[in-house]
Amino acid sequence: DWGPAPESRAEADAWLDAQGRAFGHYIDGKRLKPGQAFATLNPADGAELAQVTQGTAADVGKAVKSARRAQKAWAKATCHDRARVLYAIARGLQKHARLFAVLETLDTGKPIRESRDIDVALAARHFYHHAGHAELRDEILPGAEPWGVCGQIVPWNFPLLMLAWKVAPALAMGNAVVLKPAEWTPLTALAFADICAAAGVPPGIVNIVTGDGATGAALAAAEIDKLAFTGSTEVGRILRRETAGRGLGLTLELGGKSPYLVFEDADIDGAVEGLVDAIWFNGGQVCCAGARLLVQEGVAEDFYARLKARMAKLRVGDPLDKAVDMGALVHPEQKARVEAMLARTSGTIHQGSAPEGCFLPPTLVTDLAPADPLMQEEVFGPVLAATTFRTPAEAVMLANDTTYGLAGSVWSQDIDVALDTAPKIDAGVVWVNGANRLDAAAPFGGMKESGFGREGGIAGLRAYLRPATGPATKPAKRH
Ligand code: TXE
Repeated sequence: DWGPAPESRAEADAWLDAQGRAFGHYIDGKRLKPGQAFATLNPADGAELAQVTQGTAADVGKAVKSARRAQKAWAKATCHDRARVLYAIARGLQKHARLFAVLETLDTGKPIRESRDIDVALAARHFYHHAGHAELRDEILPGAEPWGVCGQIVPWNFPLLMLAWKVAPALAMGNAVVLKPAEWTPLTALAFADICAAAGVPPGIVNIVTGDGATGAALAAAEIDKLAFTGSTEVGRILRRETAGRGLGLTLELGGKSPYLVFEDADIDGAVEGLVDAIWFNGGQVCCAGARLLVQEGVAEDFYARLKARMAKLRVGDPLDKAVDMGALVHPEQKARVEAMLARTSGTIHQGSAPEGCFLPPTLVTDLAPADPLMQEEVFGPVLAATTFRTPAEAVMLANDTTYGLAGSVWSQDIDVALDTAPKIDAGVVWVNGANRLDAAAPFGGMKESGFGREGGIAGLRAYLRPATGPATKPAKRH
């Protein structure tokens, strides 16, 4: 029973108390003593959850060294040995699903329904998927050569799921990792260390070093072989510069401003419900959020009316309440960023309701010019920017009028319209009559300023292998 709050918290509180609510890094299979620390908060009530250590360059160096030592044996282990460990991690996550879901909700403010049914469930699924592929590695990807030591930096919107997206393929392909969680949401990564220890991950293969951007920068500068980053485009640019010329592998999953196209022949109620998933899932703090609604003129009025009626019914509040649709934003700073962006728009703002504190109501902004900052900049909050189009060509033009290219959705009951439009959207993923559908077997990643590289599917495995040297070939003759 997931219970109503506060009973559902008991297990997570007991786990935090057992660690004295103060955490050191997890390096070489051991949880270290806490060092100079900072607090991680529950955004729903502002209470401190725990103290977490600010990682130094020396801490990062220690973790990289331990990973280097351990990786050699891990790469020589059989595919079956690695698969067994990944299966055990997947089972461990399922066994402790409630602890992880509640911890995630406490640390991020996301509704418990989401952490339970999406974050934790998909993280376990990711490890199962990669366990299977670990087993078959040498058959699917003959001559596979892991990079070695991978630095991995993850954001705060899906702390455990983004960890899974990074750690599972890296381990499956024979790498060791040093992962830095986001400073606002480090708890599930620290709890994940327990799962690794119990699953028989050899010491040094998974290291967790906590800290802020400075710790991330130290990790990028350390003697790693590959860096995988999910976060802002701004930091992505810095990391591309940092790793250029050092021969490091690099994958970047950055921001987005994904279009959500509704054609006049769409199932309107379906498209309204799809938008609830597209933009209010995790309070819009989703890189592939359907943040720009483009709706065909003839149905726009009707669509907005039905959307507003749906917005009025969305329940915003205590994230531990199973009936809540939208929880708290991750941090008061993020709330302030979103409010500052709303203050700059010249559009018309329509809002549902939300309680006081680190909460924002579902928000729709209409009457926007294409150049309005809300049509161009990533908000990373529950704000849907909307405009209309007349023809399919105009829809595609507006959809692509962005520096980003992560995802998109096309809604139409006419298969010709849908399949004609979808490939014209410059984005790594386009959903037809759906949104935010993620699966371990489907590669995910961006184009343009949304980054490069794929996570999931076979492409996601390749990202953790050095570029294939291929069979020896004679150099081409020069004339
Ligand atoms: O991201 P950062 P922030 C977008 C979103 C959001 C904005 C800012 O628009 O409002 O970015 O969020 C680490 N070297 N996205 O400031 O700073 C940092 O500690 C190395 C989109 O939180 O990019 C954290 O672990 N690492 C996004 C991670 O990078 C550095 C998810 C992400 O933080 C670093 C998050 C540095 N110089 C934000 N500076 C998505 N695509 O899902 C910071 N970090």
